[in-house]
Amino acid sequence: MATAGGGASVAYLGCRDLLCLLSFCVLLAGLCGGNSVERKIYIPLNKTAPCVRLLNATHQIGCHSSISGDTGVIHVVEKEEDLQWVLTDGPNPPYVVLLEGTLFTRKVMEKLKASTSRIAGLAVSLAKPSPASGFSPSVQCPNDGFGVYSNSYGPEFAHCREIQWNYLGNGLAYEDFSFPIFLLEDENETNVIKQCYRDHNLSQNGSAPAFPLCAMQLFSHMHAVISTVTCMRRSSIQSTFSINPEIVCDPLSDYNVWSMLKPINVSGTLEPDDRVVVAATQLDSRSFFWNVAPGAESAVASFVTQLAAAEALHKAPDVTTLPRNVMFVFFQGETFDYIGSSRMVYDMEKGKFPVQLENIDSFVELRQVALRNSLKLWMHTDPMSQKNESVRNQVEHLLTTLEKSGAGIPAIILQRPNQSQPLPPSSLQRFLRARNISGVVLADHATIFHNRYYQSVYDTAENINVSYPERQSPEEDLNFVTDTAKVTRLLYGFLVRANNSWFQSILRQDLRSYLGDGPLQHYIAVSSPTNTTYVVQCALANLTGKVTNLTREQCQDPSKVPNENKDLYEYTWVQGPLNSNETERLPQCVRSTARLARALSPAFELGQWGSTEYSTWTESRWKDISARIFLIASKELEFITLTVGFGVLIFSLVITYCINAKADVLFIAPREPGAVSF
Ligand SMILES: *[C@@H]1O[C@H](CO)[C@@H](O)[C@H](O)[C@H]1NC(C)=O
Ligand SMILES: *[C@@H]1O[C@H](CO)[C@@H](O)[C@H](O)[C@H]1NC(C)=O
Ligand SMILES: *[C@@H]1O[C@H](CO)[C@@H](O)[C@H](O)[C@H]1NC(C)=O
Ligand SMILES: *[C@@H]1O[C@H](CO)[C@@H](O)[C@H](O)[C@H]1NC(C)=O
Ligand SMILES: *[C@@H]1O[C@H](CO)[C@@H](O)[C@H](O)[C@H]1NC(C)=O
Ligand SMILES: *[C@@H]1O[C@H](CO)[C@@H](O)[C@H](O)[C@H]1NC(C)=O
Ligand SMILES: *[C@@H]1O[C@H](CO)[C@@H](O)[C@H](O)[C@H]1NC(C)=O
Ligand SMILES: *[C@@H]1O[C@H](CO)[C@@H](O)[C@H](O)[C@H]1NC(C)=O
Ligand SMILES: *[C@@H]1O[C@H](CO)[C@@H](O)[C@H](O)[C@H]1NC(C)=O
Ligand SMILES: *[C@@H]1O[C@H](CO)[C@@H](O)[C@H](O)[C@H]1NC(C)=O
Ligand SMILES: *[C@@H]1O[C@H](CO)[C@@H](O)[C@H](O)[C@H]1NC(C)=O
Ligand SMILES: CC(=O)N[C@H]1CO[C@H](CO)[C@@H](O)[C@@H]1O
Repeated sequence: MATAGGGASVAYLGCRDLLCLLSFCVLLAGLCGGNSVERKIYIPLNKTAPCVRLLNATHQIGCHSSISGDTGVIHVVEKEEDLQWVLTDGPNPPYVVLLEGTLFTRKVMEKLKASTSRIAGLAVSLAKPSPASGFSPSVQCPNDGFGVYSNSYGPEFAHCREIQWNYLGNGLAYEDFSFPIFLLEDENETNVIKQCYRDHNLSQNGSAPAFPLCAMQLFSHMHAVISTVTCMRRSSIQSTFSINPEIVCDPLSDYNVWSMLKPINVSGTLEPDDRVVVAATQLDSRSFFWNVAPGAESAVASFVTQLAAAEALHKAPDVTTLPRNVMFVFFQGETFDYIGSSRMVYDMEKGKFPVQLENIDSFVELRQVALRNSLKLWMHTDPMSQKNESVRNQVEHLLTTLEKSGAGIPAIILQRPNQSQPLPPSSLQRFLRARNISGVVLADHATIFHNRYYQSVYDTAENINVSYPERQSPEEDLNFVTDTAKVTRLLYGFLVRANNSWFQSILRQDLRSYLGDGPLQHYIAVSSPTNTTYVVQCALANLTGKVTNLTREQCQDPSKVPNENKDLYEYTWVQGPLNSNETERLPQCVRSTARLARALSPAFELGQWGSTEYSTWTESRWKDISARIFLIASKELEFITLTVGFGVLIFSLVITYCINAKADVLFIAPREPGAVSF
């Protein structure tokens, strides 16, 4: 162009106009045409959850795609025989398998893993109803190696030798997959994909389908590789030498929620002879997919029960006269090798927590309590620590106390399992690792878990038989008493609909968006505190705290108000309940002892990324996670398109060359008017 314009001014001007027109056209086409072409071709999938990569000291688990996403022709697999097409017969590999939820089993996954060259990815639909035979992607021996039993301490109990607690666990959530796997959360979207498949790709009578075919592209490229040791080292080297370090993985971390029955001074530590009973439970769960962790039985039922217990104790009339204080603690990240409890034990040992290990009188833990067949609740104890006579006597005392208090409640029968049986996976194990304390773990199972959906997407309200009559309004549901428990509002909020009037009234204004229309998810994650942590802290404050008449400013800094003390209490300015005509909220200041305590594994505090003592789980970072479907042309058609395109390119190059070479002939330079002489 520059050479063409190099002729004379008129030719140059003409050419410039042409250029303008041309670029204008291109721009117009780009604005109007280009986008709509893309929109017509790609249908984004809006309700999916990916499987992402997590790493520990030695391994990587989860899934990932190539950096530009993995694409394959869709094949719907509704029964096991359909796999044949994907694995051997189909002529158009690689395939993206749309797998029926009931087929998401170890057997099928092993087959798919064995032929990765023919598999581009996997989209799993939810089974409805939940698989009757049970489904747990967790391992049979959860948190193995991080509890109290090891080859040197109680070797007969180590590695779940005695009881495979989660005997249904197929371990899929702890495997490494080299292709992306997505969960399709919405039935209607699954139907859109199936329709596309039926219209285009369904093979009839075993013959190959005709092009164009319906394809799916899955993006879930993960930055971290190999192990936590590798990715943390890389991140730390980067941050020493670069102002803008590229971090590839983050430790899983959040906050534990804790409170005291009688307020204590959190700026100091308790006197050695102060006795505290610890009531503990866990806040988190997980599933195969990122941030899908309903955890109804594995977490919610127990922490809701503990919230209710905390409320009941606080409202008891003779609280101040009790000889022992009670500490309620909700541990985060227990799913990932006891992050929360190991951190609290570490802080107690280092004197960084107001309660010390020697202050602990006894320990009562709630684990999976909603699936009681009959009325029995089992009291699990540790046989190893009871070899010490004084500990055995304390445990015995604790059990009799519980049995006595349980006798007054007709709905519960407390029972002891076989005395020579080990503890199930529990936070108590982390405390026993540090000190011989007397403790008991309450659960609905005597041996193996009753929960058939442990740490899976199916551990939902239905799993623990929480259901609501159809066609009630959310407000009616909120106050509806279900058969499962009378702690209904809590169960409803955590399992069915977080965005309800009660949860809104107990939260700070800036946390409003933390309540979605669905149930809360209880995955620990890396950006904390998570929704669950905040909501549990606020619920605990509401149930055990007091509304004060402080103003907003006083609430934020109560140090100048007589009789108020930040050492003893936590003050929160919450949105408050709606006024009588339901138009405005009446914000108020709530005073409670509900606090947060860091739940980051000590391994990262100490920089021991290869630790076998503490949890080392990290989550890889990623840039883009998405899924979409579109029609693809055959390889032949693509080849033809490419060849034609190439031909056009060559042709235009030749033309340009010719024009260029003959420019002086084609664009005749007019002489300057003044220079014309006849
Ligand atoms: C996802 O949302 C986009 C935009 O709203 C819509 O065009 C598309 O059809 C949706 N995808 C599916 C599978 O419904
Ligand atoms: C890391 O996770 C893998 C997979 O679950 C497991 O086999 C391995 O023992 C774990 N490593 C450590 C140090 O815990
Ligand atoms: C699916 O589509 C039907 C009909 O359009 C609609 O009634 C239903 O609510 C949709 N379901 C979901 C989960 O969006
Ligand atoms: C498929 O096979 C059935 C019988 O086996 C036959 O009736 C039908 O016409 C065949 N369809 C095609 C497209 O070949
Ligand atoms: C709490 O302990 C700190 C440090 O020991 C002390 O300075 C403070 O006065 C105490 N507060 C109360 C209310 O006792
Ligand atoms: C038993 O435990 C108590 C307290 O934990 C300890 O003081 C005592 O030394 C232990 N006894 C034996 C025999 O180990
Ligand atoms: C208790 O467990 C031990 C060891 O597993 C076993 O030998 C014993 O028979 C069990 N006792 C009962 C009553 O089940
Ligand atoms: C958690 O909070 C975030 C905003 O902070 C919100 O976008 C998300 O929907 C919430 N999740 C759930 C399950 O409610
Ligand atoms: C708890 O929440 C209820 C409902 O919003 C409210 O009426 C009550 O005052 C709250 N109590 C405290 C102590 O925050
Ligand atoms: C709050 O109530 C107390 C007595 O209950 C009273 O002494 C105090 O002045 C009140 N404060 C405000 C800000 O109203
Ligand atoms: C609702 O109540 C507030 C104060 O309680 C009042 O200012 C407002 O006018 C009321 N609105 C209606 C529609 O009654
Ligand atoms: C084998 C077969 O049925 N292929 C189908 C693939 O999709 C095209 C387009 O809808 C159908 O015409 C073919 O019948």
